[in-house]
Amino acid sequence: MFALLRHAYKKRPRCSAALRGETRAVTVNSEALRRLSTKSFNVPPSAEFLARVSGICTMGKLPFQDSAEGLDAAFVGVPIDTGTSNRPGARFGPRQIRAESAMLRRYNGSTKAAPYEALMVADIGDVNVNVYDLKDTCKRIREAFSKIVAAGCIPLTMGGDHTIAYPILQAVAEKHGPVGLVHVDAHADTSDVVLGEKIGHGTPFRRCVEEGLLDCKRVVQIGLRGTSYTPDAYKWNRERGFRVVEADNCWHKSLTPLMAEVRQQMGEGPVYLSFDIDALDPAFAPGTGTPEIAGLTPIQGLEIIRGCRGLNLVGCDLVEVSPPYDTTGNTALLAANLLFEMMCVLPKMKYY
Ligand SMILES: [Mn+2]
Repeated sequence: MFALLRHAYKKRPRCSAALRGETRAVTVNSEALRRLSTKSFNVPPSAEFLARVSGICTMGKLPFQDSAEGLDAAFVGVPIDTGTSNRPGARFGPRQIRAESAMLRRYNGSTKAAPYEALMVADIGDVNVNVYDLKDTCKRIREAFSKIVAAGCIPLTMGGDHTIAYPILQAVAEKHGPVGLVHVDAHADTSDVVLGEKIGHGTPFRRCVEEGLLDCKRVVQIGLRGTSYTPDAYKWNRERGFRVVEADNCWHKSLTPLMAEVRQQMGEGPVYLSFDIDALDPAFAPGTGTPEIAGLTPIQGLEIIRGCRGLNLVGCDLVEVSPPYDTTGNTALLAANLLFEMMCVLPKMKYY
């Protein structure tokens, strides 16, 4: 069995004929093709030759490797829910997203993106978090992501609750300087102190602003909604220079025109994309910790991510999937597809 798996995960040459020929063709002369190719990329096995339910459970059935060395982008899990304020369970997010990602194929049929012909991508496993100590976990996340970005690799992160965006952005800004932020969420996540604590899933972007990690004129928050403790819940954000696009300004319309404006706002500088699954309506994504009614649709989620094409993306995350609250797995299936779409808009992507 291991011989089969090694074969199925074998790096393929950058050769469209070999890709079209699938496994059987590659076995014939893979070494010869590799010698002819200047660069090769990881390509997940096709379900035509390796059953979806077979193999090791990695994101998108990509190979696993234990560091970001040599990668253009990496899927990485951060399995915590220590920062959640209501329903827990997001610590199980990365595992269920990986399980549901077995449905992902190689190409984006809609946008014609060919991620495995443009980027070297792998699953690098999970950050070794401390589920008993959120501050220690933040330190571990920052250290792990410092290594990822130092390797020149773009992290595609599977949460975990939204607390993780703070130490990730510490690591990202350490390399790139203050970044633009496309933040898709039902909540602003800019609370100051909750129950006396500065660190939690409602405070990450407040901490980021305080530490100068964000280029505040290049921050957009999309999908915000729900009841609040003050009449103008997003005043602090707008005063910082953020653009706030509340959910009711997204209802009944395509977000493609909005994203043209967002690309103008972001310009050429580095941008981080942070996508909280609760931005989407709980009818589509019930498996999450703090659901709010009347959210975005999956179609609007795709329009936002596809609208990030052309941006200088330096990192992306998909957070707050809580599998115990959606036993169908559909929330995680949605998350896996959104992460695939994020990969498909990274710089240097190839499109047919
Ligand atoms: Mn959030």
